[in-house]
Amino acid sequence: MHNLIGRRLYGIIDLEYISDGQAPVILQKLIDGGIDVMQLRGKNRSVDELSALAGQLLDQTMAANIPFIVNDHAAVAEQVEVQGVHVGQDDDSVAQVRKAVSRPVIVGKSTHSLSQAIAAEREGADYIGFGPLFATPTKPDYLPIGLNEIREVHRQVNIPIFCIGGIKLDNLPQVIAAGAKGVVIVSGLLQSDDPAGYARRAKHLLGQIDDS
Ligand code: TZP
Ligand code: MG
Repeated sequence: MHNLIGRRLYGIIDLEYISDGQAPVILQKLIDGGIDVMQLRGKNRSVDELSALAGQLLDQTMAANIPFIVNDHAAVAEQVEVQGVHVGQDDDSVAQVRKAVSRPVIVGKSTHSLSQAIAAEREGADYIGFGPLFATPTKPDYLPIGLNEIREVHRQVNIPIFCIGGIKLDNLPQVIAAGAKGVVIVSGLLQSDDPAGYARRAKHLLGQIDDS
């Protein structure tokens, strides 16, 4: 099974931003730009719709050796051999996901505070999202948590942490300076005229992180 250690740039094919038809093309651009992890997120889509698209995209991520994670639905991972499932605070628990999928998968969890991050590690998550750092139209109902707890969450949590929420190339240096080791970028990548170049520039900045 993949683990996410050392992977720094996490992208999401969010079907609020792009169509199913655009997904393979944009995914390939993100792969060409060096994306390290990919997720499929389609908030208003059925399990069958998501499974069909995930099955199509999986060939590309497998060829690139990139873990492919589906948002919200363990049932998709039962239909398609994706590498992981990502759940939020109000979704299935990590244990429920592991029980629902009949093979080992990566399970990630969204967290919005230091205490939720600590709880997610205790619950057995393989990685966490931590945010939203900044206000973002991709997740409009959440209060931004800012940058202040990034260093502390890295001190207290020992699974990979991907900071998320309103991260763009122009604030990425600030996010890295605050202690981030990995990030999720959604709209920044998907709305770029040049997703490969955008990913490449983000990877370049993330490559300067000192892990010591
Ligand atoms: N969870 C916390 S913020 C967020 C999610 C899914 C959205 C991140 O998207 P963007 O467009 O990079 O702000
Ligand atoms: Mg969810």
